[in-house]
Parts: sequence; structure tokens; C-alpha cells
Amino acid sequence: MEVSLIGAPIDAGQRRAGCIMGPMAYRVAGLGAAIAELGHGVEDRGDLGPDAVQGAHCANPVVHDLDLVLGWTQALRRAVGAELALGRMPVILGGDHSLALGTVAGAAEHAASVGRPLFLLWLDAHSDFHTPLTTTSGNLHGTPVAWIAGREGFDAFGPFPAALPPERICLYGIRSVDPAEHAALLTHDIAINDMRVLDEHGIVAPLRAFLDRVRAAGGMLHVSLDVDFLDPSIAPAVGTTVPGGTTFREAHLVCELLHESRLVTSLDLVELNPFLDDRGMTAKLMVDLVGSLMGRKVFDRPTA
Ligand code: HAR
Ligand code: MN
Ligand code: MN
Ligand code: MN
Repeated sequence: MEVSLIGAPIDAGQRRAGCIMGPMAYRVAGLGAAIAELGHGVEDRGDLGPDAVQGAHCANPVVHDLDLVLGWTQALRRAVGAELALGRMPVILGGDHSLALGTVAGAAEHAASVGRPLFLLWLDAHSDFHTPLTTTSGNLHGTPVAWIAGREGFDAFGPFPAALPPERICLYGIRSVDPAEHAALLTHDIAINDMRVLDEHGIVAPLRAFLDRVRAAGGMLHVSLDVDFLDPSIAPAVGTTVPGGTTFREAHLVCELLHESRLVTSLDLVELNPFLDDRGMTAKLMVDLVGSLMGRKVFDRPTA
């Protein structure tokens, strides 16, 4: 694989300072070297900045930093589309989860241009299914999945390019859903693998079922990995911790299965807040997880 690292120091999608240091923390934790060690080509494109956007309007007065989020959305959309067009795998170093408005838009645009369906795996404690009109926090990092699924209320963003039908979206690790998100999810047919489902069926079966669908459709697969997918005891560096997350081995197993599938075409690493970390443990864990996703194995068995 040829991998492009793209720094996206955005923290406008929420209110706690610190995510802006995310890209640098991944570099300090050795992300590039960890990927190169596995035999992949790696280029670090440096940090991106937002396009200049001014005067965007939202009817919901609690929404903040709309112009900045729109500017980042445009810049990331172009950057991800450009890397995919080169046949490279973009890995976006966030930055808060609002960056996925841009990255998934870029991936969807590219997939449509080559006539392949895009699938989305959302590894997160949260469903991020608000629209700018339903959010009560005003934090746009809680909205990307709704735009991607084609929900209304995103006038300032315009229509999502080639909105993903529900069967191409898989939410995984969910354990925090607001009432308005819950009501909207009930009217969409999106696979919601909340922690209850993963406790009952295990971490493997629901993921395999989704990956089988991607493969059968000849799809591209964007993975959006939110730090709070992980249990806060192993990943404290995130502003929105929710207890009861995935364990160290569960998270590695997800990444190992993703590697074996050979289906992942783009990846977001989001919500890391290095200011909240404990001696870099969260940044290092995220780097190790990317290692598993790119082919590092516990024990390398020769294949027949
Ligand atoms: N649902 C809440 C809100 O909209 C919390 C969203 C938190 N989102 C993230 N990313 N941290 O998943 O404010
Ligand atoms: Mn702000
Ligand atoms: Mn999220
Ligand atoms: Mn989250």
C-alpha cells in the first residue's frame, strides 16, 4: 500500500481545546515509521488548513464555528479525493470528528467517479447522527453520519455527494445516543452495533457480516476511528469519554480483521486530545492499532 498522512488540526467541531495538537502527537508517537516498518510506502503531506469561508448561516443558534467547519470540509474533501485518485490510501490525523464531513465527502465523490459503491465503518461511542438543526450542543462533530446518510438540515453544506444508502453504513461500538439521534436512527435502516450487540454476538461476527457485504459489492471502505471507541481506561485522551468501550484486544482484533479483508481504502483517526493523555498512552495505542490495520500480526503464520 502507498499511504498518505494528512494532518487535520481542527477543533472547531467541539468546544474543548486540545484536538488541534492531535496530528503532531501521532507524529511524535511514530505513526509514519510504524506504517513504513510494515513494508508500505508512506508520505507525510503535512498539515492542511481550512478554505476561507465567511458568513454561512444556520437557523439553530447554538451551532458554532460553522464557517470554519465548512472551510475544513472543503479542503479535506479535495485532499482525500486527490489522494484516492492517485491510487493512494489517505490517513487523516485529526482533529475532531467534524473532519469526517470532508473526508467521507471526498471518498464518496471519488468512489462515484470510478463507479464503485462507498461503504462506511464508524468506530465510535457516539452515533454522530445529529443534523445542525437537531444538535443541542451545537458541536458539529456530532453530525457527520447524518450528512453522509443524506439527512436534511445541512443547507450550508449543500447536498452530500452521492449520499450513502443505510445498508452501506455500519456504526460500531455505540453507547451514547441523544434522543433526537435515536428517533432519526429508528427511521433509517443503518446497522447499529451498539455495545449490547457486541457483548452478545462478540466483536467479530457483526464486523465480518459487514465486510462480506463490502466485498460482495466490490466496494471501497472508509473507516472512521474515534478514540472514544476505546474504553477510557486504555484511552483517556479524549474529551468525550464514555465508559464501557472496547478493550485493547477487541480493538486490535477489529483492526486485524480489517487488514485481512484488504478492503480499507481510507482512514480517519479522530478526537485525540493530547492535552488529556497520560504519558502518550492513547497516541501510542492509536499508532499500534493502525499497525494492526496495516498488517502487523501477533504471530505471523505462513499462509498455504
Ligand atoms: N451527541 C453529543 C453531541 O451532539 C455528543 C457527540 C460527541 N461526539 C463525539 N464524536 N465525540 O463521536 O453533542
Ligand atoms: Mn469554537
Ligand atoms: Mn465521533
Ligand atoms: Mn465519539
